[in-house]
Amino acid sequence: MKRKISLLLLLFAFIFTIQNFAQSVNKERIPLEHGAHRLGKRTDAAMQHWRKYGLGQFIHWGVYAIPGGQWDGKNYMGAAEWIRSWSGMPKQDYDNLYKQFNPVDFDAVKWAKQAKQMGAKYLIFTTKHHDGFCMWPSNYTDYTVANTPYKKDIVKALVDAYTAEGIDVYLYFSIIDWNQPGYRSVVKTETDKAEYEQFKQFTRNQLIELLTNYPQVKGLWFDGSWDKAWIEQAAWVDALGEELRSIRPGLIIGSRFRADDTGKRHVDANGDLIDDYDQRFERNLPANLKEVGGNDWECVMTIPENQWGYHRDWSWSYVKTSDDLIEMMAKTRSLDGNFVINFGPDGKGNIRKEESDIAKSIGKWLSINGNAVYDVQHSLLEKQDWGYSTQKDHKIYLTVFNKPANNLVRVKLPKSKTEGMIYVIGKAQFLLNQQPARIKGNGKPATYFRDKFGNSYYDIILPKAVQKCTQAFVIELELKEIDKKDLDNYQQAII
Ligand code: JFZ
Repeated sequence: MKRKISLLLLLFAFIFTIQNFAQSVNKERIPLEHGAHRLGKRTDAAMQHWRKYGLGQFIHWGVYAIPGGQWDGKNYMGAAEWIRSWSGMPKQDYDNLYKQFNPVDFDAVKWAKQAKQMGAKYLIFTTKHHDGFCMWPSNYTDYTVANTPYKKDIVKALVDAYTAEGIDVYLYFSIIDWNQPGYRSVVKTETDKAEYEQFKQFTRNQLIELLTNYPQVKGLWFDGSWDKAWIEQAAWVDALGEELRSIRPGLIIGSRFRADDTGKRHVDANGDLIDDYDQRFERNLPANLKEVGGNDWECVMTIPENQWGYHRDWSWSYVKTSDDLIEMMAKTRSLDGNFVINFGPDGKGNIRKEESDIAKSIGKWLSINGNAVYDVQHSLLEKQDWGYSTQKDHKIYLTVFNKPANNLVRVKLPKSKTEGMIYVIGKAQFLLNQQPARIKGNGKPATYFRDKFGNSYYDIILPKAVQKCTQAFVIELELKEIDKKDLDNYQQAII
């Protein structure tokens, strides 16, 4: 009887396996001509460089900085760069604002130096937002900075100044263009179709113009690409992307540029990421590595809740502090993304005090703890309650954001390995303002601990100086490779 049952079970297991196999073979990929052109991450030098950035600066600047979210004594509660679309803003008035655009205080070198001081490794700058106003003297429209009292090319000034500081430049470009007669969100009639063809050519011309005018530019940051009219142009947009890449080999383009053949955006109908990195994490961080799906990604973040362009009044939403942003940056890095903080200069070209203060204080923090942020990847540790961890080769960086009230940082270690190389924690130190402070192993203030379930921990007791830290602090652990037979000499949990 027993034998019969086990034979039956075996048979069931066999059928189940066969069925599973058949299912996985049957799960056919949808054939796409304009889906992802590559599976997995880009491996070239340009993208490897992108991955090291850690922190970037976004700047939203255009004629919307003149009203600064207010018109006729009324406050626009939406994002300031969208004010033209508000019922309280006469379109005629908005479209004539450029005649007043004269940012006499604008100093590209000053902005670039401030970005450098903050620790930003790349800039994303709005060359043209949805309103269609061009911050460079485009040959394809009169609605540009060249026809303002200011006259000078702002994109050039910024590309040159940031490049000189060693900061890479990416150009934000909105496909939506409220100033172009051919622009449509949907194409319905034959007239629409003819006009939209003109608009497509205009868009292509401007993009080629930008890449030609500013050869230092490393990538294009697309926006306003969600209209039905644009999504339906998948094949044409795909070809345009290829053309732009051929003009600038290594060019980096995020997932917000084009849709696939079926109209899917960001990821195609097979679930594969379109283009070079995931642009969906806007003002929103993934919860874990699984959500990232093995792709490169970037999070762009506003300082108030949802203001990108300059708004005079920040009083009606929570305004993030430098500590909020440092935590987000640490989390982003622990999940293999880049973190980008947005600035919205005013109509005269000044960066507001709140933003300058944040730049200064993040820069100060990074000058001590930058090794935990730049050129790192997620670490081999699991997520821990006290904060986030990153890794570069044999160094693990623990960014302690939630300092435990008992001043004991308990680091849960991975399950001991029985195969392959074996590592122990060779050196551990706090990255502090003055000097890195060594943490002694074996006994206080660092000990190893194994709980009754067999989990291993590295316990670090915080010294007085660190207990007093009012900001996140970083502990650097250096792994040492040892011979398996020497393991008995180490009373330490292994990694
Ligand atoms: C867009 C713009 O409309 C906005 O003004 C700003 O420039 C921002 C960076 O990009 O806004 C978006 C675009 C996409 C999402 C949300 C806001 N999204 O995918 O969640």
